[in-house]
Amino acid sequence: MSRSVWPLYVVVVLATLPGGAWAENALSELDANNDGAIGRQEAIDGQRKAFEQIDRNGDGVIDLDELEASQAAAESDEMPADVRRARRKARERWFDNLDRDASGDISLSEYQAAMTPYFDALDTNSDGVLDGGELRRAVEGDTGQD
Ligand SMILES: [Ca+2]
Ligand SMILES: [Ca+2]
Ligand SMILES: [Ca+2]
Repeated sequence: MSRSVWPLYVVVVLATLPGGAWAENALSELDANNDGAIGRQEAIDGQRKAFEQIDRNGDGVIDLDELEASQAAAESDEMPADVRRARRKARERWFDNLDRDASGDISLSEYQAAMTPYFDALDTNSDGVLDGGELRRAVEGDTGQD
């Protein structure tokens, strides 16, 4: 079951992307220079884009409602209620972790500060870029860590 639930940070990093063959989508969306991998700057740019899309009212911060709305499309109606509840709880935990100054919303700098370590975690061979294999392993919940 853990293999079917995407790590939340991956979902959020790639919140702008549709489901399905998302690893390939992620590459084509974020891989600005078309070298088949996502570099650090491309990831940062992608984070900003994702942030701006989640921030629907454009006030420069993400509140919990906006986070919930951004994830609704990623959850199918067939998903069991207990799984949806668990995912919602995970999002709330994630939200609290990101909101470092406990202001009740997430600023772009809070968002990016939280995402940067994930890039390093996903970059399992530490070459500074995320290739398709690393993205796929991330989705499968197998980063070789924890
Ligand atoms: Ca907002
Ligand atoms: Ca905050
Ligand atoms: Ca890599």
